[in-house]
Amino acid sequence: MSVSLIGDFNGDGAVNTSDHLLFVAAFGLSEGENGFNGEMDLNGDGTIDTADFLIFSSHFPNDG
Ligand SMILES: [Ca+2]
Ligand SMILES: [Ca+2]
Repeated sequence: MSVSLIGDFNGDGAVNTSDHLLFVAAFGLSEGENGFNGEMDLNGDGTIDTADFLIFSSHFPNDG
């Protein structure tokens, strides 16, 4: 198996609009809150926010 793509939150092998929608749904959540997904906390600071979105953007779109 290849390493999972950064930003491929639904694991379908591409970073696209589907992943963006998942990210938007979780945006603003912090660790421990309902719906928080550690995969989306791309910089690992415990909150899904603009800093993570900038990282996501740099990998979007990516067809794998
Ligand atoms: Ca995907
Ligand atoms: Ca973060």
